[in-house]
Amino acid sequence: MRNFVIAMLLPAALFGQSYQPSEANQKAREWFQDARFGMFIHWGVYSVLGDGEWVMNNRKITVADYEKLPPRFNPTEFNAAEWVSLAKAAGMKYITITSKHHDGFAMFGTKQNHWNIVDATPYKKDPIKMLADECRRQGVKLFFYHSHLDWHHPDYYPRGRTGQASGRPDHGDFEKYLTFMDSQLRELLTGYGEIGGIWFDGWWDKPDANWHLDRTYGLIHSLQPAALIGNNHHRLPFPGEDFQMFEKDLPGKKTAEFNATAEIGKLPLETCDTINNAWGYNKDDKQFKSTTQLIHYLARAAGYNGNFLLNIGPMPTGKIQPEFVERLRGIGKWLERNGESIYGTRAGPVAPASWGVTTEKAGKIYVHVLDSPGDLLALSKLPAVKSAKLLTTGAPVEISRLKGGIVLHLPQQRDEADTVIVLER
Ligand code: FHN
Repeated sequence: MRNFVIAMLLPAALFGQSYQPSEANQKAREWFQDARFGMFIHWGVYSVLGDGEWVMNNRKITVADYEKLPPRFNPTEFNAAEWVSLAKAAGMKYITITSKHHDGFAMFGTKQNHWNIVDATPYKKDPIKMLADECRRQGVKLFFYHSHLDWHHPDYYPRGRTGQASGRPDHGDFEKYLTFMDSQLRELLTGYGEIGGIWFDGWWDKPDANWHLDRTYGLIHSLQPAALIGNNHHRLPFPGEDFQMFEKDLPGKKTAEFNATAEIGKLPLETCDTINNAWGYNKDDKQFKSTTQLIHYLARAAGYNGNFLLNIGPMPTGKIQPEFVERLRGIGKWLERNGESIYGTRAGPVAPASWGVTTEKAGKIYVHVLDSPGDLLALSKLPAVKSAKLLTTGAPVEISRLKGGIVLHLPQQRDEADTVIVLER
């Protein structure tokens, strides 16, 4: 009986109760929260079909047929410097790119199998290597999105909620799959220099499986203690994780069905979304959010104390479509003049509201007026405020004082995207 109890307690003890983030990891978490804005990149052989990253599952394409795609993938116009420069022009501080998505195809030169861009395509080069070198050159951190879920690997068995039509044999060894996955992660954490972290996704395909996350997380933190681990499982963070992401929702919001179970934990927060509705390149998806909508998303994410990871799905040529470039440059323009109210801030003292949000940093409160119909804005539960001025021009903003709060007399002249008023304390 005593041995059984010990056996039961062991995983919990082993599993992360013992995970004490290193000092370097704590520092990286601060950096991450100060960064506030990143570029998400979903890129893979699926882009050849121009129908998003789920095309294999959605069109019930078998592994045999899907393996006809890589010979057609030759992104000769891929230019790492162009991509990183665009991220910087947008005001983004880090990039999170798909090293492997659900189709199992590695966008880097893995030695674990031939299902990768170097061995299976006429391109024969490693874009992740080029991007890692360029990010280091331009001072941008690089994270890898790595899928737990795999529609290609025969040992991803028993199958999960998806990938049923892949035509793989009805047997396999999940332990062998996890060893394969850890081996690829070891390659990514030893062959590409210092990495910002790993963005896992796909755990939800087999939520009851033993993914041995303690082993995988332990491997990552042993190779790069400062690497930040996040897992898009839509649950409260699991031990061993360093940040928590929300997809298609502001932290804690539940408009997306898979966020029904997602509660906010104590870790740094990030929310990710698309510019149109597709993560991977989709040639027919013209549902582009406007630059103003995207600036609102960035500001609201900061008002909810979270980062904004904005996605692009590059084309099979390696080029980024103009609708994405235009909007990213537009956000960058706004940040050139208003970045102080986003970078290095934390959620402000006034709760997010329909009119906008507040952020805070070093004795300053930034009021982000996003949708305020009127000329007066009442703010309650505010610490003593000495003065108010427009961030971009420094022009004073009139304040009326109320018990426990103030009323701002909003300027006629407004920034259509986000008018930021700085309150000095
Ligand atoms: O299935 C993935 C999807 O392809 C994409 O990667 C997004 C990005 O957060 N996450 C999953 C859907 O929840």
